[in-house]
Formats: sequence, structure tokens, C-alpha cells
Amino acid sequence: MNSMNFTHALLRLPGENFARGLSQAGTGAPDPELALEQHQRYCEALAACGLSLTVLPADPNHADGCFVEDTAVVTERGAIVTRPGAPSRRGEVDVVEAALCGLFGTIPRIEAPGTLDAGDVCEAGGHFLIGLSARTNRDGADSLAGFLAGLGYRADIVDIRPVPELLHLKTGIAWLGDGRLLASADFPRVPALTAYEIIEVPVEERYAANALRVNDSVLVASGYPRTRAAIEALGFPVVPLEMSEFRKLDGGLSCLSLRWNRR
Ligand code: CIR
Repeated sequence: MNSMNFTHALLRLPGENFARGLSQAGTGAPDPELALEQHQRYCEALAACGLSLTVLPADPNHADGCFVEDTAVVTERGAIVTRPGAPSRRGEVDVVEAALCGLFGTIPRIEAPGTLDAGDVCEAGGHFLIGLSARTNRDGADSLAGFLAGLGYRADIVDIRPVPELLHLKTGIAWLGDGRLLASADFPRVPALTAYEIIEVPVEERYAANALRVNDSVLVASGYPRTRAAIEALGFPVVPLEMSEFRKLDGGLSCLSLRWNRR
């Protein structure tokens, strides 16, 4: 079984409050209605890849609630609920925990003073890369590594703070399976990456490095031709998705879902 073979996904709709989400991009306020349309296309793409979807209603109290990936780490062997680094996002985890605990039983949580956004967590074939970032601190990263070790997984911590353009680890890296990682040219080339073949994304296309391998396909943000061509050259069907409104809030493709494999 591999970490990009998925049967299920959990998502949360963007709400009317979406334009009030956190943003460093400085590219203007997103349009909540257009975000909802783009989210619908994203859901359709996951369903077309064979996944069963659970779509939670929008959260009127959390403008960033649709970036559901940040709230939990879900593996084939168990789940961990996070403690997001941005205080405004802490309350997002409760509803996700409730949705997951029926499947995974009691779920451990990252506790204070630890903080962790799961956008900083990349599973690459049973090996986890955990980013130290503006959102994930050492305590949170160490706690997660401990929980993962208890599940029998290896983890390495990667400091991405020297590259401020990377909000999260997965802003700049994606697992493609078969020993391959897609990585932006400015992603830190740490020893933990040496085991992998790196498919490099030019810095101008950095946003497309947050691609998503789902079963036999790779979902890629539309508008990044070099990255698309590089992935197609590996033999994958590419599903381009318009992400303009999520990008305005620094969100990428992976952020919009939690994915797992349960038959
Ligand atoms: C935030 O700043 O937390 C949100 N506006 C975007 C979160 C994106 N999540 C992700 O990359 N995993």
C-alpha cells in the first residue's frame, strides 16, 4: 500500500467569510463565490480519482476552515490532530477530530507549547518530512515525530524557515510516489532528501510544487506549463485545477483535503 493510494477524503467548504482568511500573498481579497466554484471542481476531481468524499459545511467562525489539511495528520495506521500555529485557526480542529474519531478511535493531539500545521507534513512512502516553519515549532515537530514513531514510521525534521516564500513544507514539495519528490528549486536540499529523485520546479512556478498525486493521476494548479510538462513526462495524467482564489490566501491543492486509504 502506498501513501498516495486513497479511498477517502475529508473537505470543508469555504464560507462567506473566506475573504477574511490569513494572507501573506498581498494579491488582493479572494472572491468567496468563485472560491466555492473552484472548490466544487476540486471535489469533482477527487471523486473522479475514485475517492469517497465527506464535505463538511463551512465554518462561520474560521475563515481559513477550508484549508482542512492543516488540522490533522492522517496515515494508514492512525491519525493525529494538530495545534495550528496561527491562534485564529486553533478552533478548526474540533470538528475534524469529531469526523475522524469514528474511523481512527482515540486520536492524539499536539499539545501546547507545541504548534503544528499539517501542511508542514509530507509522507513519502512511509517516511515523513516535517517542516519547521513560521507555523510549526520544534516542540510540535518533535511531538509529531514521536507519535509517528509509535505508529512505526520514520520522520525527519526539515527547517524551511530560511526560505520565507515557503509558508509550509508542502508549499514547496510533493510526493509523487516511486521514489520521486516534486520540489521547488529553492526548497532546502537537506540530507533527508538525498534518498529521493527530485523533479525540480522552477522558482517562477513554485506554486505548482504543491501538486497532489491521487491514485493514478496528479492534480496540478493550472497555469504552470513547465511543471505540468515535467509531470506528464513521467507518464502521469495531469488534472489541472484553477486555484486563483485559494492562492490569494496562500493555500495550495493539498491544503483543501485530508486523504486516506481505508477499504
Ligand atoms: C493560512 O495562512 O493558514 C491559510 N490562509 C492558508 C493555509 C494553507 N495551508 C496549507 O498550505 N496546508
